[in-house]
Amino acid sequence: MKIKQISAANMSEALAIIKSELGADAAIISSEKKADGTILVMAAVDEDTDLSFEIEDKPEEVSTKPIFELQKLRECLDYHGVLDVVKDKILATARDIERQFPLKDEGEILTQTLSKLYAYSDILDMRHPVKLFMGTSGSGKSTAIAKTATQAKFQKISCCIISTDNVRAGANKQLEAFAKILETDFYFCPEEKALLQKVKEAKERYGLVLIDTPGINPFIDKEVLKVENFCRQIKGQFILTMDSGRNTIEAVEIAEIFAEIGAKYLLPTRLDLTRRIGTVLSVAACCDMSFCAASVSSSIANGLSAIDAKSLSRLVLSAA
Ligand SMILES: Nc1nc2c(ncn2[C@@H]2O[C@H](COP(=O)(O)OP(=O)(O)OP(=O)(O)O)[C@@H](O)[C@H]2O)c(=O)[nH]1
Ligand SMILES: [Mg+2]
Repeated sequence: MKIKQISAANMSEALAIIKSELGADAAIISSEKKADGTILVMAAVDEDTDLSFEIEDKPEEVSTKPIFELQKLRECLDYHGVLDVVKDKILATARDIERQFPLKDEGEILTQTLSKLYAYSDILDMRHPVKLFMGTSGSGKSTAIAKTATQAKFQKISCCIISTDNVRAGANKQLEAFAKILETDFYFCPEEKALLQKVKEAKERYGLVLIDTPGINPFIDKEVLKVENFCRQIKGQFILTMDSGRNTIEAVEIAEIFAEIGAKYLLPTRLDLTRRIGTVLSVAACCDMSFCAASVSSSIANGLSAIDAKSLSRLVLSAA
């Protein structure tokens, strides 16, 4: 409040001064006639302090939506042992999606996140009629091939298996036996240079050509070269089979070596034997690999399982 004392010859002069100095809203608080005939007037006016809230003055709205979902997702990713760099990427993307669609639940947000960050395809994607499986020894190559051949049979897709595995004689016998049961033609082609011709002939006869390669130790250059030489012969879909239960850092290092020789698709195996999928998520993200299927049992008859953002999201959140 602004208060002013005014001395004037008379009341009308005082009112004029008050109006000009304090404005029309000023109110007279007191007046007194002095001995000399002049008057002393006290007037006051409220200063322009508008205490009402305009829209823009309102304090920023604080969301009352609990932020526990993101924290919960972080805890789930920690449980699964996802590498930090991948975990940060998933959380940042989930946060962005949550901002865009604040009403969605965490399952939907994670599904959208994983569909943005990873690519998915079908094992019987016929844009790739030639599929070569590679991986470390015992990673599930032959089992995945037998399962793919089973699915092809159900879909009435003509299919053959070519084994290049001259390392383990027993392994070929086993795959050949599966092929026989499935009534799928089986060829053995241990010579790198012969593979191109073999695949060319097979493509003319079959809708699908599945190639098995020897299981290798990726830390031994000579062994990597063996599979690399087969890869160089042909064009096709190069699939890495990876045991989902492997140590994550080791698995990423191994996958990087296979990626260098052409693996672009990841087929996680033994998912039935692990509760944590940090290895699977980390390998695909670090090595830029697409998911093409997953193996969740040793039984050939069960076939491979399709893998997509929704199923991955469910597996991640099952840790909660
Ligand atoms: N529980 C389970 N066992 C699996 C799965 N996939 C493969 N196996 C088993 O793992 C073992 C190795 O599988 P293979 O398919 O022979 O592996 P590979 O990569 O061909 O092995 P090599 O040819 O020796 O390099 C076998 O006993 C399979 O039955 C799976 O998804 N779940
Ligand atoms: Mg094998």
